[in-house]
Amino acid sequence: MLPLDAAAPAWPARKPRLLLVDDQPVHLQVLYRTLSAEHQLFMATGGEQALRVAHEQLPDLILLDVVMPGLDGFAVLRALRAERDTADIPVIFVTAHSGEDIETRCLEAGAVDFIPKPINPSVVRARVHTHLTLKFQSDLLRTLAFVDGLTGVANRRQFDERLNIEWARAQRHASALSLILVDVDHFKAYNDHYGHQAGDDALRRVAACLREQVRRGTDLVARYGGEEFACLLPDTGLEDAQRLAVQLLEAVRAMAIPHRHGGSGGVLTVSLGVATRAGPARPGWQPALLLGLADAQLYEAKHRGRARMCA
Ligand code: GH3
Ligand code: MG
Ligand code: MG
Ligand code: MG
Repeated sequence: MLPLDAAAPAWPARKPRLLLVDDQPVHLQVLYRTLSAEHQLFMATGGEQALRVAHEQLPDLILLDVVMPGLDGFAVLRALRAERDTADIPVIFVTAHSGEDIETRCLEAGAVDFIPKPINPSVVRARVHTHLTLKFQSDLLRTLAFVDGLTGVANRRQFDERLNIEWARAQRHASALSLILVDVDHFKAYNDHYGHQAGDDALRRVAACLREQVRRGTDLVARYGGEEFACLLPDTGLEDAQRLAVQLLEAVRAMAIPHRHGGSGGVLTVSLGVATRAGPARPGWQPALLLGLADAQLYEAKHRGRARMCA
């Protein structure tokens, strides 16, 4: 048996999750015996059930029978690709129909590989291992590219991308889009007095606090720069954004992180700038406008003495 390289950095600590789909129980049994020791397995005996389980369990990899009554493998793959949560799950086709033709069709349909029946256990294990490694590597790359390493919230790249998308959407639908910029007060002094590591810890706690308060699935919390965060709030008008900003202000203060040199009651505080775009699109409007407006409000909050929100 192949040694699973679970120690490789891209592999998660948990068992990989596989969905096995075949209308014939005898084939499922063979796959189960082949893979159950090293994987967490989910099973489906038809296309509809496969889609349901895929959405519920979001497996790392799917082994999919081609010929099934009802939805066949090709239809299942198309349906998986059409939905956002399942679009990137790699699929290996498993089928008794052999020949170049069917193999080509499977790969052209978007499967990552093709395994012929009857099932050869060591071939199945080797290919599953290869495609799981690729999947976990691509997950890791995506995380490194889009998530801030210190705080775990979205990084600047993800923020810029989402701002452009949400801005275009808001212009198209004449909907509201709000932005809150959050800057930690007197943070240089915090580092100077408590040390850089304590500073890093404080940034992690502020990020977690923002994430806890900003709860809607479409909202985004990002680390915008060193000690500055941005909350992007689609379909949110100025009043709601202001209310949320006050909530953030209070939640950070309530953590009561000692900051004896911060000048705000001995605890770490933030200043916030809020801006909203609303109404029909206007020519020449750019996402930078929203950033500029929020930044001007943040500057105002600092100017007026920090530990406050301006909009
Ligand atoms: P203000 O209230 O005007 O915002 O003052 P400030 O001291 O927070 O602002 P300033 O821009 O002068 O300093 C920001 C500080 O944030 C300086 C920098 O060392 C610190 N900082 C930026 N990124 C990090 C980080 O990743 N970790 C730590 N520990 N500190 C950071
Ligand atoms: Mg079948
Ligand atoms: Mg700053
Ligand atoms: Mg600051």
